[in-house]
Amino acid sequence: MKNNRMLPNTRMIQFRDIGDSKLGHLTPLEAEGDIPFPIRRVYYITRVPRDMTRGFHSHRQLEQVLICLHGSVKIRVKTPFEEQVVELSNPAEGLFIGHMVWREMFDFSDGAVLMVLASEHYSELDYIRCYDDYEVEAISYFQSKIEMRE
Ligand code: T46
Repeated sequence: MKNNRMLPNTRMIQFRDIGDSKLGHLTPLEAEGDIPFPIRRVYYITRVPRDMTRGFHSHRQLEQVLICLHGSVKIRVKTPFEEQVVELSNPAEGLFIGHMVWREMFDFSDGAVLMVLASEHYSELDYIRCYDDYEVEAISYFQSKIEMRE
């Protein structure tokens, strides 16, 4: 990942990449070590047509790490104040997305496999899928975070 400064509640995580082009590569992931939470759920997104964008939501409590195991995909992460696009193409790195960050996944390459490790079981109640509702909640969430830092 080439970005220097990441959005609040997001960060890149570098995993171990054991091996080389001769041996092949192995990446171990340990919960509460490499992954900053106990993993409660794993899902993966596959066979997404090139022109499809997924996501368009935020989570209140869920934390996730997105890892592109094969191919590449772009992730737009967004708060009401700023946004950033991260390209995932290395299985030895993950994008952590914490509370109240809007996300959109697009530009899936052919055969791309996006694996997601999640801190909670699936709950539709944790989703904010309407951007207008998100904006209202997220403005006060991120403003109070900024005030706490000041
Ligand atoms: C996220 C991004 C990165 C389930 O039944 N169980 C699950 O664990 C998940 C993740 C989804 N679903 C159902 C809910 C919907 O009926 O699968 C359907 C598609 O889910 P959604 O439209 O939310 O999928 P994406 O690709 O837009 O978003 C997913 C995750 O839902 C979301 O938490 O952050 O991937």
